[in-house]
Amino acid sequence: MTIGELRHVALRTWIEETASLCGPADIRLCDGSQAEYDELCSRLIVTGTFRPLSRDKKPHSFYACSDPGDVARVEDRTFICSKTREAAGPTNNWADPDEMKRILRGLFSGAMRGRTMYVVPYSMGPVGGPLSKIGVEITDSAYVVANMHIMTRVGNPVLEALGDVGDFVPCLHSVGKPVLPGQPNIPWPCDADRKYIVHFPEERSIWSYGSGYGGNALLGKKCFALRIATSMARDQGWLAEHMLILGITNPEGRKKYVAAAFPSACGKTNLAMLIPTIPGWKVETVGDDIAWMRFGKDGRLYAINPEAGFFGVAPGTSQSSNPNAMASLARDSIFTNCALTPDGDVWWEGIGTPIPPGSLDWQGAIYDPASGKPAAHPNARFTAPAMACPCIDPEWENPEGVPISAILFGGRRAGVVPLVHEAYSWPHGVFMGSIVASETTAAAAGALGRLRRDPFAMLPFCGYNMGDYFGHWLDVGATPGAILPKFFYVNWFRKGKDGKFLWPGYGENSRILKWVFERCDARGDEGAVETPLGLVPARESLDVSGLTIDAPVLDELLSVDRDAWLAELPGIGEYYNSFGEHLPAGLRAELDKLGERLGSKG
Ligand code: O2Y
Ligand code: MN
Repeated sequence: MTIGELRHVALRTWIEETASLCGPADIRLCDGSQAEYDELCSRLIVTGTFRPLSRDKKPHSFYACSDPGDVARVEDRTFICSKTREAAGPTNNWADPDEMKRILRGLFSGAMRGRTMYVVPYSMGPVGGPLSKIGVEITDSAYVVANMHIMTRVGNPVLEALGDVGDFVPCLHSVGKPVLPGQPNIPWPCDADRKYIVHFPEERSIWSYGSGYGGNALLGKKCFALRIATSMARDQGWLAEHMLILGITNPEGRKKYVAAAFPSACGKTNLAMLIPTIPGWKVETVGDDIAWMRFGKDGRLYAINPEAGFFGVAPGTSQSSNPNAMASLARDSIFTNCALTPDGDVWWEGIGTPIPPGSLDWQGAIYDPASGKPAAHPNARFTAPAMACPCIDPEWENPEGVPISAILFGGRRAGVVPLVHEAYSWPHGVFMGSIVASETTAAAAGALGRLRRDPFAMLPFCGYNMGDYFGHWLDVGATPGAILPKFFYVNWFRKGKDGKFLWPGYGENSRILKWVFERCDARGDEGAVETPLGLVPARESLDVSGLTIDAPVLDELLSVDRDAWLAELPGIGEYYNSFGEHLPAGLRAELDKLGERLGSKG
């Protein structure tokens, strides 16, 4: 189909206006076919962006190195341009929408000269599904189009679902590097010093300039499925969340679905694809990053994974840490900023084998192990199709979603937070989500071990005032007739006095999932013990059979340190004050109740 043949007038007009602003050499409406994907990859080989990997090692897969100035999401260049600063709230970078449009029009003017302008219709969620939504990304990056092919559903079926008048989110992207006459194209074009990742939540549009990388450029992911979708969800009574979704089946064959929010560097993809160590239990993956949830007719909360692929962190992924991820990326994948071995495979730190001599690092130079630098960038990524995952859930593409029984929050805390605790109520669970925090790791910017609040793991992803977002969660829990999931908070990262982790983690986390599963069916506090923080497992109800763990260690893992929690309260109070009048009274009340349960004097 050509642009002129498009029956959707608003879409056609937007494409024509964008073309006249950006001045591309040609326009291509993407059909989503395999032939199109193959042609894009061939083009990317010609420009030096892609190197094909060995057919024997990673069939039909490609290796890309980014510009060193374009390696990750850029939170300080990410803007929420709502009409007022207050609507964006204290956790977002706000800019005036008219002023920002003026800047962006200047940047986008002529930005696509000498390039192809790709028009990519895509669906977040199964095409035509009741929980799914459509976006159209216009981009001058073939690398972005190839990644969108894996991460979303693209092309003709989406246009058909859109029809003549359907709603779509316009997503405009340019790498900001026109190809001027006589100039060669370069492997990773970008405008590294002038990036703008901009969201207009009221008009529901996205403009992204200057970066070709990940969450900055694959606009269906963080920009649409989280920042714009949170604002849609607030207005339409649903939830757009930074959560994995997994299914867990017990030895009797009964299954429950769990959604879980973790800040980065807490092993979210590993949990989504966990292989249980307890006999007879099974975990299957619905999604590893994003959940869209709404109540079904039966009153239960149903979730879909709006994505179709994994954009996973490569370093640390190995046959022992996550064999399911390794199988997912075994073919038909794109690798960005990994190391390249002489036999045409990819390599990264933590893959479990030594780097072969003569490998290239993520910038394409021969790797020198004596340099002390990593061969792969710490944010190196694989883009892999979800359906290649051996533990993909049979219901992962059910357009109606899967019913959620439990919602987990987690963070990385060396002390203070027990291995697992359960909320007493929905408002208490929202309180737990609002105070999610993680200690920074070496991979993150800033001081090591500093506590960073990351409410609902949504700090960089909520498209409106975070205080109002907490209020929306409270409102959702008050939906008449709702059968609400239970909330839990987990911490696999508690350390002993010797600085060593007290809990083995990985597959052993299935023991916590088992307790969560059983608590979802339990009456009252069966299998649990009340503490000021919430319900923790009764010792005999946490299955540690076959695990070598001393009773005092288990006691420490499940203990609630009253003094440490009393010391946390003022910090939570101050953090709450930062939301001003937007902080719901219900959350302040939960903080007061926690203080009372801890026996605080005030
Ligand atoms: O650095 C990027 O652009 C990727 S960020 C990302 C990718 C996949 C899943 N989650 C994230 C994240 O930052 O939460
Ligand atoms: Mn994420």
